[in-house]
Amino acid sequence: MLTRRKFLQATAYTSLTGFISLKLSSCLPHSAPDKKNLPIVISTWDAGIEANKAAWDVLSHNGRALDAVEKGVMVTEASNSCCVGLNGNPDRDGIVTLDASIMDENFNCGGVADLKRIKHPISVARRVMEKTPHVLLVGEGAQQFAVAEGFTLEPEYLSPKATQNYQKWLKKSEYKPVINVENKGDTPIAVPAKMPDGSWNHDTIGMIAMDITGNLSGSCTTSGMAFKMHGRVGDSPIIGAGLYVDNEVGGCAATGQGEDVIRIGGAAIVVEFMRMGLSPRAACKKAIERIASVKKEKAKDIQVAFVALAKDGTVGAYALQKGFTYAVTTNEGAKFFNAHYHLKS
Ligand code: SD4
Repeated sequence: MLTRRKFLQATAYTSLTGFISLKLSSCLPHSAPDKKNLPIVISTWDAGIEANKAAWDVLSHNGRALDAVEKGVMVTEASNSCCVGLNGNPDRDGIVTLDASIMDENFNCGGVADLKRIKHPISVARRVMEKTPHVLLVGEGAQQFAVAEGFTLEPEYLSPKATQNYQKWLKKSEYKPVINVENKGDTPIAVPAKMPDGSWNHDTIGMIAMDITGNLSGSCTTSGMAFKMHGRVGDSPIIGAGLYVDNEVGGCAATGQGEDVIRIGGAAIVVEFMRMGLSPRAACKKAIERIASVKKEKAKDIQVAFVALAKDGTVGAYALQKGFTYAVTTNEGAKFFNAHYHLKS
């Protein structure tokens, strides 16, 4: 039986452990980064290496993390990519629609979804953040805003590669999400692989950077899931799902099946796990485990991955399936990794 004394002891213990874990959680991720390890940038997939170069150009000249994450992913948006920017794969009606979001060190954030015929959705997302009282603009309204802001309305277009992919898809017209696998190797350090035509074989790009002053920002941009339903929006433009930054704790970007990232509030939950004291990789792993437990046997049919950067300057990533790659650039140079993953078959 729980006597009054035992009860008091138990509650004292609980409040003590509560106090300790509260103290731990409120000081661990808040520890300032060692200045000599700054700046730093992490991004998703093989194309991250090249995107990081543009981000590094900003960061290494004492630029702001926000400018770095915009400039960085613009490289991918302008590239001959299957899955980012206007060269990306279309939806099932043959139309390319783009999603993007950006977030700075002060919880300012902006996004665009279902945006057509604009080359740099990330820059429109930044304008939404800086010039409107809103966080997310979609479809026609997003395009009108972009044009009013001076962005060029590009011609309706499907790249040769996207046309080829679409024609192939039309034969069966199956609505079946494809698992993204870029490098099947299991080695801790891999080499990014270019396609035979010289383009990067990659997917959505998500990027988190910390500048020399210790401020964090993040960006995420994509043409979304190939052959999606017209009007479908994924996680990438949704703050808290595809991207989240809390300048006191860290930042996270997601890639993979957007529906399942949205379902668990992916990027925000990774940041919350870091706030509780987990390392970036452990935080990403915990979020992936949550998706795996939600999806049960269907987890094997999808891919989801997170990259994260904590306030102390540590980075990490974790994927549901084998094959997720990410790039990290620091004062020591650019490094490329195969992420650890959950489903070991
Ligand atoms: C989406 N998360 O639209 C994006 C797609 C992606 O790797 O990241 N694919 O759901």
